[in-house]
Amino acid sequence: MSRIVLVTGASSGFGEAIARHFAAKGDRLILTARRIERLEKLRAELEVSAKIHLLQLDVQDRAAVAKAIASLPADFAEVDILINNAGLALGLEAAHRVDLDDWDTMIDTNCKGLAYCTRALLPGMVERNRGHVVNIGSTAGSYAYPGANVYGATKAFVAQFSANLRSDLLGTQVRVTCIAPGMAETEFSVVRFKQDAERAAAFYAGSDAMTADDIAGAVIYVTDQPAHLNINHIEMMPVSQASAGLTVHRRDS
Ligand code: NDP
Ligand code: 8X3
Repeated sequence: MSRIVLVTGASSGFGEAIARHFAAKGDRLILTARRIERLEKLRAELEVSAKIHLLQLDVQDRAAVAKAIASLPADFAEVDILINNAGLALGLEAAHRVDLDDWDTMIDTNCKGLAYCTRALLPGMVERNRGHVVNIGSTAGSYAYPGANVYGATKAFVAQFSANLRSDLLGTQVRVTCIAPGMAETEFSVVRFKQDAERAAAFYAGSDAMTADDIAGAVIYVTDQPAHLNINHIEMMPVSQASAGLTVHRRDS
């Protein structure tokens, strides 16, 4: 049966791949992002197999999120699956050197935006006693690395918020999953390095990083499980990446 799936951050990377995978299954899609022209291009490609509704939305804008969800057309209103994917890292500086605006943007997008979208859609899911919230976390939420400071902390929020939602939703049929990927090649690093495409390419060079399709595959896996089953958390990395122990800084003398 065709489901209604809302994907945040569908204009690029994971969100775009996730949209393609659901469209191939014939599900109805609400695609959201700020760059509407990219969404329009994607709709032109996908509407041969799926019904698509576009929303130009900045998830940081609490009122806009509430308004957009409240004014969904009737045939898209009963959202079955929310993919909270919109997010970003900005910078890789040590905490004492970062631009505070970057910290604000990451918190506003990765934590507050994700919470706004969830809060807007949950009441309908609970009322229908059906639904699935899939939150895109990160291995940066579990493993510290230099320069991850607030980005990693926002993704720890995503993992704990997901677990806490499960507690609140106990007794309903609404499911919650956190998918925490490691290194995957998308526009993520171009954004992190403020459009320095060369630095972004160097970050992925020779790594056989995961692809957006790998993450989309995990999203399809968790959402295709039978209704009695909840996948709580998936952590995934390329084989070339691992947490390799604690680092020791040794003084010169
Ligand atoms: P991309 O930069 O390719 O995509 C990010 C998406 O988020 C874009 O569609 C962008 O759309 C959207 N977005 C960013 N800010 C906002 C906003 N304020 N409002 C609405 N949409 C927004 O990166 P990825 O696909 O790699 O990242 C997707 C998610 O996966 C993020 O949450 C990221 O933290 C997470 N992640 C990424 C990993 C990686 O290695 N790539 C690993 C682990 C997690 P637009 O700019 O048009 O608004
Ligand atoms: C992005 C993965 O390892 O670049 O969330 O922090 S990593």
